[in-house]
Amino acid sequence: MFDKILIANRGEIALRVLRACRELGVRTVAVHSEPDADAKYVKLADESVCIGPAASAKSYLNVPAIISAAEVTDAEAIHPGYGFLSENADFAERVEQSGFVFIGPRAETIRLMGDKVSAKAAMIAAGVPCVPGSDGALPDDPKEIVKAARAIGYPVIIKAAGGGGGRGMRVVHTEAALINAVTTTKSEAQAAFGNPVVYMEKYLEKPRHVEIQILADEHGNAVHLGERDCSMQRRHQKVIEEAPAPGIDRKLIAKIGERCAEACRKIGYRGAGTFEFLYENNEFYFIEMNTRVQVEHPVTELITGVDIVQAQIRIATGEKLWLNQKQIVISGHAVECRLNAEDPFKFIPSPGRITNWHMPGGPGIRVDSHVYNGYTVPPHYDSMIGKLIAYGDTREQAIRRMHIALSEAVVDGINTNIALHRELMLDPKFMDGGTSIHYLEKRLAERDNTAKK
Ligand code: MV4
Repeated sequence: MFDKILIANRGEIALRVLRACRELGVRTVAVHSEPDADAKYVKLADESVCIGPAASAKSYLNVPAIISAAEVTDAEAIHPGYGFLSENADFAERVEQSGFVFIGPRAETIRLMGDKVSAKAAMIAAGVPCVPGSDGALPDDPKEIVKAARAIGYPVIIKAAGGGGGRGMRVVHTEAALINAVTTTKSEAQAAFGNPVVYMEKYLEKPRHVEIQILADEHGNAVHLGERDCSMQRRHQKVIEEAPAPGIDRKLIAKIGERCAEACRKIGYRGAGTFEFLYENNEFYFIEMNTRVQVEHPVTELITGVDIVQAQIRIATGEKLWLNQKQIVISGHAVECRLNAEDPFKFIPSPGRITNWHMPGGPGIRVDSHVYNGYTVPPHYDSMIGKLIAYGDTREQAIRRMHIALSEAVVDGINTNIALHRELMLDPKFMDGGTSIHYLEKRLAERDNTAKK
């Protein structure tokens, strides 16, 4: 096991990684920006290093400062958490070239998955079902583009190879709008990602977002930990996640999960990873792979009993996977609500001092948060202040426990989305399970209209 790990992140995930390190007997180095100096996890860490001012570009994205911090503290490995540098192949490469272990896949794998065209090609080659679309990048010839769209059938979606997570996409309903849409998406992609390459897919109108969690070691072993349903989202930000995904045939999950694990073996994947799928009409269609630990990993931890962050660390030491597929048993149901410092109706960020922070507890309740009484939510970063996760024997029990937990939670001094979560836990369509990726935004629009009347 490593002696010391540097945690190259902030907030709840920094604390989550710190706890995993503690349990493994690994010493920790927290790096932080100036406004994060007083954070609880910074004080809990064995050592801490200030890596720059508030702006992420000068601190949490400051590669030389992070590498220097690892050098001066004599850390052996760097855990990137999620966001920031977690899926930056150049960072992973610099970490390894400087003699540290990057806790994540090889830089080459991050690069392969970062380019959505090469990621999709790799998955097709590995037998993972994908959304029907152009074979790789769209050509320049307008006639060829029209031909591709006719073959796929309208509506189609144009996506940037350098995009992902909802950035750089455009839906096209008619041939008349096609070439313009491709041209615009290409120039936006060039401006945003420095890469004008785009590809085309059949646009699925009402899918669910279902993703498969995998673990793979560097010795060619891989398992899947089942799926999560992340369809409850607003503007590509997930709001509620759950596992298992309600109403999906377990045999189909097992089949797709095994395809994902096999793809990991084929490409030499290392670490934890997530295969993102759209699910519609009982079919899975791969869209993207995430090469980091995800915000919503706790719901999988609760239904499998596997500590995903500890698994990432153990795999990074070179350990052989200690679990085979048969040993991974899914039991019960888990729901996660992301707590954001924001207006529950208008969604504008609400940073500031938390004057009273009281979190729920009791059977099946987990709180992952770095916040404490008197903590000030800085305005410089993402508005997530923590996650409430509820476990139950059944989905109904998990939702009830979540509703009770949300009712107990007190966060004073700032606005939060707790009231929205309470409403959603009582929403009949959510309670039925299986709502599409468009459900929440539609429901919020109706809620706005009702409020106006
Ligand atoms: C799609 C799609 C429909 N059809 N691809 C958005 C995020 C990015 N990961 C891919 N996205 C989508 N790709 C095809 N062929 C609809 C979306 C999409 C979406 C996907 C997952 C979660 C939320 C979403 C919200 C809007 C659109």
